[in-house]
Amino acid sequence: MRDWSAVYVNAHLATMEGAAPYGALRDGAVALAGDRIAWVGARTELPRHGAPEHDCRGAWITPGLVDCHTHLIFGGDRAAEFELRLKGASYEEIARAGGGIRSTVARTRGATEQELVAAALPRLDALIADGVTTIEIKSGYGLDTESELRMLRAARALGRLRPVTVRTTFLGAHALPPEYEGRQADYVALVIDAMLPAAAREGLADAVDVFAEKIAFTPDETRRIFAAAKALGLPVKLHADQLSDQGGAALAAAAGALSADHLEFSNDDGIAAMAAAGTVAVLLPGAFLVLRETRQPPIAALRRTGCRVALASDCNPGSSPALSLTLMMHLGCTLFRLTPEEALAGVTRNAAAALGLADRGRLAPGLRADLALWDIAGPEALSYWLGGVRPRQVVRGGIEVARA
Ligand code: DI6
Ligand code: FE
Repeated sequence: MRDWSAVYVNAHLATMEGAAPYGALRDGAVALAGDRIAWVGARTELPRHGAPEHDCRGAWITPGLVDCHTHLIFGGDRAAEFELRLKGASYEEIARAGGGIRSTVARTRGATEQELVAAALPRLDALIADGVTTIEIKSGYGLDTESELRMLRAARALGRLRPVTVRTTFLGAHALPPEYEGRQADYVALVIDAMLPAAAREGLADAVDVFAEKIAFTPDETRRIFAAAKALGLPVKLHADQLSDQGGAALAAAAGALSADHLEFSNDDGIAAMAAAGTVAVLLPGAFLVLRETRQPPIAALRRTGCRVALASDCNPGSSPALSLTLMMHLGCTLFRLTPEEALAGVTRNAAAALGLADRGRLAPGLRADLALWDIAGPEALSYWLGGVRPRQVVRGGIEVARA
């Protein structure tokens, strides 16, 4: 008899692996042993076992969703600025009046770790309610050593307070803080010599990210920060080619980055390099929508080269105040013409790859038992609705953590 802890039967499985669309297996069964998936297959082939059987009553089971790019932690918000922008104020005018990203930096610096956690919890809960079991959270609104570390500590605290795996990313090179105006080289030196080593020493960073853009950091600065990250044994990611073609896709590929994110202005050679390097393309339709971008990420090149594509919320107070990953699936389809299958792969298998996590994102023996059960007729329904499709039940690490 198998040493299983639970078996889910009377379910359809979107395993997200194999040749069939969605890796679909109708009338399947999933067996768990502790925090791992032990067996996946057709119910008719389920071996004899003594574990309790859960009747899923025809639900679809997907891997727990992975939101692989968020700036979930920040002080305040920018709702008032959103209203001003709609009344015609330009981004520059708002920035000159002390708004924009710098206002978030000021509010974040002024908040305690507890206040940052309390502000982020409702946002985290909204994403968890969508079936998210793994989330990446970046720093990048502190922009001084103490405030960046405080953001990362708050991110770690969130992972202890809620049933979700938190992966932290150090993004000290997100923007130039006001006190370094005109001294960008000094700030990059601070990132490399002080902030990054401190984050690594405290075990607060699982990865390192840079915003490479005309209004942020140059390709050369990016390469130096990446080299420092690698010397500390940390994988890298890149905010690449969001507003202009900075050669970010190729730079990320050359660095062996886990992912390059945004990519609206990336050229086809950069995408080919990413595909060859195994760098995941993370598309962020929330930011595309809110900034009313018109330049599409190079979807055709991504498909042609077989580059893996993920979708994420980019939850942040400026360009993507997004609180639903299934809404991002819909936007990925509507704005970027992804298929619903690509969208689901983008928040499961490929999102896990964008975080360097080989132990999740698919339903397969040996992987983590992170599952979401949905009362839907087929997996395309997850992309069809504009958010609001909520899992009936979520299992994380083999433990039932939520039931609608
Ligand atoms: N790209 C973005 O769209 C956000 N950060 C980034 O690197 C904007 C962040 C903000 O406006 O607060
Ligand atoms: Fe971002």
